[in-house]
Amino acid sequence: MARFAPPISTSDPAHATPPAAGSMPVNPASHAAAMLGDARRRVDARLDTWAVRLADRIPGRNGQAVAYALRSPGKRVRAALVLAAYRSLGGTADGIDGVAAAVETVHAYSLVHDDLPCMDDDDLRRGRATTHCAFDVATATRAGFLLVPVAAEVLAEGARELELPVAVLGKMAATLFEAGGVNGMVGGQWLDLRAEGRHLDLDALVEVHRGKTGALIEASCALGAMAAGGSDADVSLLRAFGADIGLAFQIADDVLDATATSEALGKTAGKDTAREKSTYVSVLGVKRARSEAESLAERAVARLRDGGLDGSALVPLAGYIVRRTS
Ligand code: GRG
Repeated sequence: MARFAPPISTSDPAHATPPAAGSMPVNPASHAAAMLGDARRRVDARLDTWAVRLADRIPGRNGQAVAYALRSPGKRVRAALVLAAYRSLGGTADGIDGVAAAVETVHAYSLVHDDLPCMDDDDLRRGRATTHCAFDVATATRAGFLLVPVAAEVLAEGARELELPVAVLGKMAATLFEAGGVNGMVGGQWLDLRAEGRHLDLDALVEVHRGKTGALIEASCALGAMAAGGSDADVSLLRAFGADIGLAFQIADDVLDATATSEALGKTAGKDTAREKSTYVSVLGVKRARSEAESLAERAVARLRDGGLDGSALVPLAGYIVRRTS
């Protein structure tokens, strides 16, 4: 695999590795925006193909609700991380879009269920009505569950296009669904729900955040590495990078919930206070929470540098994750 020194800073354009002429802008913030735009175009096209297939396969409102959830316009940060991790190890094939779309499918299911009245009870998501408001609670619950096996199909389709050995697909499926399970996203969400109205200390908060949000982001980076045929050491390195920026992502989310508007976020702001949740902001305050997220992003970037991995795509995304405004 091609390796070269990654840029050192997540924000200083002077330290960014210049992209090839005519490809990406040099400024890290615009580089990240361009990568997210590219991920959105590619992965949205794939999710749309699946939405059409599923609306055809699943009769009536259940199929329509699945399509509605898949077409919901997210930022596609997890998809961009899959693509960036893949490229960091020299991957170039388009089949990686299927791997990225599989992660976004798991994420889409989690948002549908997170918004249900029995969980976060929200009516706004990605600037639109949540799935249970656009349809009804029973339909949205079914649509969320239907998306889980769909994610496995989307992943398998991407792996076939990439001509990955079945053993690699097996490891990738285990990585994705373990991250979505009791030791990852579901477990973190469970702890988060249990903690409402109670004070958590920082260690407990880290456990919630790493599971609820961090696990899928960590898996995104590991999956990109696996798809590129990375060694165990490469996969571990990108997994550790993903774990740091995954935690940083949720800290930034806590800060945005406390400081941004619902209009900017496309979801209801101020929910954490309203639901009496312990967050990095309630425990540390906005300033220290921001600085903790920055430190995690810096540690993530240092891991790439120390491992001699190409950080030209990943480093700007790490910067974006902690400085984003939505
Ligand atoms: C059965 C307990 C139990 C859980 C089911 C619902 C669920 C599984 C998990 C919820 C996990 C969750 C919603 C975590 C929050 C993650 C998060 C910060 C989402 C927002 O991500 P962005 O900002 O959103 O990337 P977009 O809309 O851009 O994709």
